[in-house]
Amino acid sequence: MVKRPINIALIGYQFMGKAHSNAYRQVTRFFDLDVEPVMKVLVGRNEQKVKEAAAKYGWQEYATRWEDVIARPDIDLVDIATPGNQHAPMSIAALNAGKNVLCEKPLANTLSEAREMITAAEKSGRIHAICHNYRKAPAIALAKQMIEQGRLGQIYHFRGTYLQDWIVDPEFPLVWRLDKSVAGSGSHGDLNAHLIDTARFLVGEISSVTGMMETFIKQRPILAEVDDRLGGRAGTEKGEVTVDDAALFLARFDGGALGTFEATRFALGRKNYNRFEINGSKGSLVFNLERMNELEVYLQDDEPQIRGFRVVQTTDSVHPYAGAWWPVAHIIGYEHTFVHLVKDLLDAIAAGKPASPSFLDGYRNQAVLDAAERSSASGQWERPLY
Ligand code: SOE
Repeated sequence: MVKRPINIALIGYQFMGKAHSNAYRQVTRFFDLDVEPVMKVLVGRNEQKVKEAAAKYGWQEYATRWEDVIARPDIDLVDIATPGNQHAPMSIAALNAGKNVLCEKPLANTLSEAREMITAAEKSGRIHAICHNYRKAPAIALAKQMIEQGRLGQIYHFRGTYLQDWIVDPEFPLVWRLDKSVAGSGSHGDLNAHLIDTARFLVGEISSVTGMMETFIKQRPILAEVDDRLGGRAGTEKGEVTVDDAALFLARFDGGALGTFEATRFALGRKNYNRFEINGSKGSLVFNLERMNELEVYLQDDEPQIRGFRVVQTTDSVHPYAGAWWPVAHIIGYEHTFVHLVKDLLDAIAAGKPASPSFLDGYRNQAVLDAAERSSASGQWERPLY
């Protein structure tokens, strides 16, 4: 049977562009879909670089003007893998042009932009999704199933930390992620946004927060030349760091649970330590991205003599997404979460049903980010302005 083609335009070819390209390339090789994703056009401003990236990642065409690509009638899905300052204009234009949209996280750089985006998304009637890929790790998807089955009972605590150490060196240059006008915020929007998504997914909505943010290194060498990782070569002049290096907050959930959130790029030795612990009346769960195939599970109903945390390898065919990959315990990695995300998005497009996570998740996430930022300035508890 010939499947309906879904022609994709991807904007951005660096870190996230590479991850999304890989996901579209792999998805039909491991999952059976009802539609056929077509890697139509890769978009970027630098013609030589976007041309090379398109050839390397397997795109049929390349283009340098996103406005022209969004206007093309043959494009069905626009995927935005750019820094945050481009998310609102690109998403809104794509939705208004009747395209389905996938946007990188955080949804926007400000809550008012996010509000315009959710309004455009709802008005469009198209499928919209945000790239909170960690929900799609089998261990986190299993945690969701267990919580929905009531196996943890009433949830009391969400304890989230997202720790990295890649900018501890004061000579690390001023990359775009350290520029508020481009990135919106620092560790807060980059890392807390992931924790907030996980917390909302597993525990529920957040009703109030109190937080603090700090920039430890206030000036850094300007960037002389960008690399294809997260950094680049430092120049000699210095410039201002305009985002937070660390952002911490406490939260109350609608359901009564208490949450702690800690995001920092200054935790030496912690590379991509996206860890959470959830404690409920009947058990606890622990996840750590650095050991992402495992879910630690503690169940109070276990026999007392052998009660304790067990480590579940979430790689069996009974685990979410895992059956599509390898025999049990032949582990998967970071890039697979993006494959799962685009699989779910393409299924949603095929069925004409809402995607998850959607722009609404992105918007609610942004409201929590915004409340924590306001609280850091006011020193008060603040409510997300949903
Ligand atoms: C860099 O801080 C980064 O790559 C983030 O941008 C991602 O969203 C996160 O998944 C890992 O760290």
